[in-house]
Amino acid sequence: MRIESIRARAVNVPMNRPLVTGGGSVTTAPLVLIDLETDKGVVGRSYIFAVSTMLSAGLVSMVQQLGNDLTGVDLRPRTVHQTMCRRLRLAGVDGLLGWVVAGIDMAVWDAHARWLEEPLYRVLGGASQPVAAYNSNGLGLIGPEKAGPEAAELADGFGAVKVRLGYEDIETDVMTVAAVMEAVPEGMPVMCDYNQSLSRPQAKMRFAAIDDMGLEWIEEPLTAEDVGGYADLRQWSSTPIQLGENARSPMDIGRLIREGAGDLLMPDVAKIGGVTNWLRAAELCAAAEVPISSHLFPEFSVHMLATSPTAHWLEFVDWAAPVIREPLEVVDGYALPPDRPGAGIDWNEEAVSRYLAR
Ligand code: SMN
Ligand code: MG
Repeated sequence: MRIESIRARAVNVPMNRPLVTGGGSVTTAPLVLIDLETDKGVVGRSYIFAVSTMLSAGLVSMVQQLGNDLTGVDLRPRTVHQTMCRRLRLAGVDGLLGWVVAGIDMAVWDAHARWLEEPLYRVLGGASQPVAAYNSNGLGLIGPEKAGPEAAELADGFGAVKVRLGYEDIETDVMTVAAVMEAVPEGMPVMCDYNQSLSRPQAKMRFAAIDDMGLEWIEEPLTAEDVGGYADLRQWSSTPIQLGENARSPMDIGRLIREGAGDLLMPDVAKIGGVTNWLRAAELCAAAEVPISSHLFPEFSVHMLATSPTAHWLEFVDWAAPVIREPLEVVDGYALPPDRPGAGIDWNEEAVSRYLAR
């Protein structure tokens, strides 16, 4: 089976709950939808989360250009990934170009699984395993008063919820965590995310205030690149430190493990370079016995986590759900990878045309 063409379209999908974090805001979900056509009539689908609408047009153009370059290439996921990386070596496969490679890699894996008429988790060698899911929709920096009611809504049907922190003052962080914990069912894990907003000294002061609150993890307190700072912070924090969503390659994950930068890791399938690279990172985590969670892209991540020996939590967001015909569901705190061939993504074309970015 060979790649015939690759098409990309940008959509701006309204979000149920806009997200304000300590590292920037997202008010609509700018997605780049990818359709990869093969000479056997099989179509592979994936999407890239463009984060900002100003990046959508550039990503669409890059996906189309790289797609043109792949016309006629034999569709074998690991080989296609290698081909893309080789052809782009001089440019360097990271940043936005890394997302482009990842988006195509995801569509290639989807097409491959559809061709085999198997769900993706099966092609990856896994079983139909429920994956614990936390609700990561909402709970941006909305303040402690609104956090309680919103957390109660978000907790419904989920195993945990995540709250963004990094308010002006430490007290507001503490009050917000307390309000969330008070509002969710007793004993439900609560994660928090600083989105890289603290300096090293600030992080030490914030940790002194929230370290004994019983959080499931504290995510990205420092700049993602500050590996040494993380290793140091981890020495005297009793709450597990989570990071890895900004890892640009499996080697980055290897480095975080080697340097002891985090207790938990959560690579992002787009930022790390696709399914191919996420699986490599998962193997490193398995070998080092580090729990691995996913970052965004729940539709693909659920398949990959179902096959990961140290699978921890699926991050659930519903941002792509409006343009997907059968969106991923979470029931009683768990997501089950769909049994349809591929990753399970087909477009709701009526919604796609409504949200098309022009
Ligand atoms: C996050 C990262 C990027 C976009 C939105 C939200 C956040 C998360 O760090 O982990 O959910
Ligand atoms: Mg995060």
